[in-house]
Amino acid sequence: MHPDRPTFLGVEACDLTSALPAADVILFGASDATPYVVGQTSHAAKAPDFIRRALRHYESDLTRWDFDQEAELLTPAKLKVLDGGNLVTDPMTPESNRDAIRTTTQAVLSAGAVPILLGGDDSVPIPFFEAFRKSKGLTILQIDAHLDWRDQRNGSGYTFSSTMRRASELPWVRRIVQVGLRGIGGSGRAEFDCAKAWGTKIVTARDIRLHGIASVLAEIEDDSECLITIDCDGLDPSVIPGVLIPQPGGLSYFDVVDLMQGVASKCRIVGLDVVEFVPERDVQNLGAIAISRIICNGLGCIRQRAV
Ligand SMILES: [Mn+2]
Repeated sequence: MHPDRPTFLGVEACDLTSALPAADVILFGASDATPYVVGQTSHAAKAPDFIRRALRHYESDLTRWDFDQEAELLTPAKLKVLDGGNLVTDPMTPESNRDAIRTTTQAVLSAGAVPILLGGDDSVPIPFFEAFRKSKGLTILQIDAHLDWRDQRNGSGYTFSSTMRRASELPWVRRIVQVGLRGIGGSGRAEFDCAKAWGTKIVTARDIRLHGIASVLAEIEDDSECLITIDCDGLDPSVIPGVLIPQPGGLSYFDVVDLMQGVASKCRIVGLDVVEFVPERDVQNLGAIAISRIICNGLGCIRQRAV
């Protein structure tokens, strides 16, 4: 660990390779899990560091007022947040990448902290979900333009096309709510039928446009444990331009913030990941800033339950 490495909002750094200190939240990054093209690093590999640095101008004073949270940007006395830096990953070793993500997430949970994971592409959440095996019944709320229910792609069941299919196979995953679907992805009728047969709740981007987020919140059980997984293409490209294939008609920034706050008012947010941000395709850092602000709101939601 480099003591001087940048951290999210300048919070205290921690070392993921030794025993983790007590904290409310531990954030860390993973550039690669299972490459879509064997041996090739992810298009989102540089995302964790760009997201981390997007709000560096505020680090000198975290008590600035955040109108979205109706609170200070971050109050370390009320919520202890640590940044563990990035896991060492290698596109040549998908299995050990997955092991590292799963093991580190389990260590964060064992330390009593809520893990926040920055990908990487949408293969990164698969081992993240696997780490929640002690959950009494996990709800996964996914924000994504795509279904991600392919059984296999390019000879692997662990790439970004299979994320929610693998989630559905975990015995501790009780409920899946998928929000923001639109446009064209890798899934066809067979995958859609499979998702419906499992019982996943699908709320398309158009549903959100017509009816708002209330229909999503109605699908979240009171007092449950909810993991929020955000693929950046779930938001509109005007909010996060830096994605692999921009799809028109996505969720707004406040759709996502209000969704998180609505979830936090009903149940406990036990984990958050943000994946598929491609900094090289971002415009004026818009996407990096939006993602960082979404994470700030996520921290506020977690604090709300911690106190
Ligand atoms: Mn996805």
